[in-house]
Amino acid sequence: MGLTITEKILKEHIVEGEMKSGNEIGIKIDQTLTQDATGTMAYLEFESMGLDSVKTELSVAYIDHNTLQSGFMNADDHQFIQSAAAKFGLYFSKPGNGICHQVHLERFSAPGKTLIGSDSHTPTAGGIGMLAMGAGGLDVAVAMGGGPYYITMPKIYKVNLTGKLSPFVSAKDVILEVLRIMTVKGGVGAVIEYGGSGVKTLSVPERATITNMGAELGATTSIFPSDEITKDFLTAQNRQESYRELSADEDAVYNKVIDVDLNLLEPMIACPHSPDNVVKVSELEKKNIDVDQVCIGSCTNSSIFDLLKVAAILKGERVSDNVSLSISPGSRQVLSMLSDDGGFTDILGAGARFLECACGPCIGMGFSPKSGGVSVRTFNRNFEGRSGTKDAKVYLASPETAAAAAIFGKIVDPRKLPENLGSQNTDKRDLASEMSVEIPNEFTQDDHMIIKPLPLEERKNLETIKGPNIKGLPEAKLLGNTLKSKVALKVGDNITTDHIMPAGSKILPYRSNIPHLSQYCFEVCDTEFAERAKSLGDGIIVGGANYGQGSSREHAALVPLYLGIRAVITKSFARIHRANLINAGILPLEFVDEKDYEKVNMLDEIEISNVQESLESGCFVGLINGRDKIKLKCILSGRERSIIQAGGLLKFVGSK
Ligand code: MIC
Ligand code: SF4
Repeated sequence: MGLTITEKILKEHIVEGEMKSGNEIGIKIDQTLTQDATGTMAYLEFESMGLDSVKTELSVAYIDHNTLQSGFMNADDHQFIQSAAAKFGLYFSKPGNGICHQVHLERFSAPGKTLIGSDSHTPTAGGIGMLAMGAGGLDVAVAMGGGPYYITMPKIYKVNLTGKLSPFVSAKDVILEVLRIMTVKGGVGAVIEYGGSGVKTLSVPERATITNMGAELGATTSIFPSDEITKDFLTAQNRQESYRELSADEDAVYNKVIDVDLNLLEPMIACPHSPDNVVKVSELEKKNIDVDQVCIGSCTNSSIFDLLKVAAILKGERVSDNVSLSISPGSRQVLSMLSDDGGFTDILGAGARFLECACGPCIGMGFSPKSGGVSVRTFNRNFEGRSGTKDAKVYLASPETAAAAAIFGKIVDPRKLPENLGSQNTDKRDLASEMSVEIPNEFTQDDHMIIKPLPLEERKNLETIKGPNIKGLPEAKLLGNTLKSKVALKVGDNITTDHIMPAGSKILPYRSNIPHLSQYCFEVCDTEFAERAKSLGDGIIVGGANYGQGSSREHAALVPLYLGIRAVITKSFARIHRANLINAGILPLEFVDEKDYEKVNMLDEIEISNVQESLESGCFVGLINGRDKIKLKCILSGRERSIIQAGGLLKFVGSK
């Protein structure tokens, strides 16, 4: 039987377990990446393991999330991460050099290799044929130390692409269409492999847009084959030695196949407040929606490919008087090429506001919309409140749709651009041909903002530097044989880690300060949660399906741990968050019968006895207020059980 791309890479990297769907497997990790909002914790955790060096082929620490630096906090984190990178032998990408996923794709990615990153959009590198996964900081720390990364052997779904995209329809529309079909839960437990004759019509940055937003499907990762197009991209980055051909065998077997005909695809848009709330732009246009702001950038759509198309649309045009347009280029390479090409001047001339090469508005670091404002963004997440404005309405769309919204001040189908442009100050243009952007033969390469690791000898006496914003890690409590706690919070389905531990400019600077961060936990759902959890001492959270989707931030587990949460009971968990809970020593329980979710209310007392025995069998019984019995389950692998029993992954690793 033939193999899929995923199976081929896993086969080369497996160090533990058997590659049978549903089994836990341990894989060797070739590369790691961190960003600063999760990196501080990851390096504190790595430091506490007592190793003198990273053991991977390559590890990179990026600074891209927290770059506002209002106050000393971000700068303290940057300094700590830089000092940790210097001491432990990592590459360090300075603030301003770009968004981790964009820079990694350009300068470090390699087909056939494994990568984990403390950021859920690490699968961006799947666009070049890497098996790249998002993980919690602690899992990244363990991988940096040479330990395997554990996943459940995924199912493998194929998205079969045929045809070719029409003008003004782009890669973003492909992934929005896949999200429409599969929903934010559709990829859980699976790797999404792209194949079919349509693949060869897509450039590497377009493929990376698609794999990037596969994170929103809940998928373990997404991956494209590595072919001549990949080779040309790597050659243009002067990294041809990283190329290897990689494709699925003809007779590879998939658990599911989804067909997407690129010829038939239209511009798509995700409506508030979920990335799978997708409709055709041509349909939404009928609602005549006024737009207040447009943001172009983020790790999904900030490549030179995206920005040159935006520049072609905006050339000689004006941004609507009622719209504020921001552009955040994905990297310094993108920005310098945009400027050399003249696209920078075209965009600036239209009236855009250039922001730095960083995550920026995507993570609520500035540029929040006005009260109740409508924002069209080329980003990947539109969860409620993430923009920094609680009642803002955020739509996710392609750079083409975003540029059209910026010019017309309304959500309009970008395919209408050619007939309507030129009205402002230029003659009618042949826009479709101006927009056929080719990947250049050579990308501008200037890596001096990436500091290279020193040989071990030269870094032996270096120390990490910890400013006052860097606080210690919370410690997990050991589980006894009885767990008796009150329900500190009950929430519904699809709770994201942005609900659990919000980001944004006010809070993000405290990612290395768990006590300070804790007062904002679940702020979007219930402003009294943090106080209540603290006063209860020990607590339980009850949630619905797909609990913990979205970001990889382990803070969504570490902060509840700090607030005394001992267990979370849900209908189901998102992959990375479940792993983060286990790593923090918090028990992730699921209702055996989903209807029992209704039986539990806020402040009910839940008593679970025989915890230790139940950990072995996976079957737990909870008693609500001493009366109603509910059946709960927690199927742990042997390794996961030992982590819970040890009081979290750090203690488990320490004991080894
Ligand atoms: C995000 O897009 O939500 C983030 C910020 O990049 C997160 C990481 C974090 O919370 O630091 C992610 O996606 O993992
Ligand atoms: Fe940064 Fe946004 Fe990408 Fe997260 S999704 S890595 S915040 S650009």
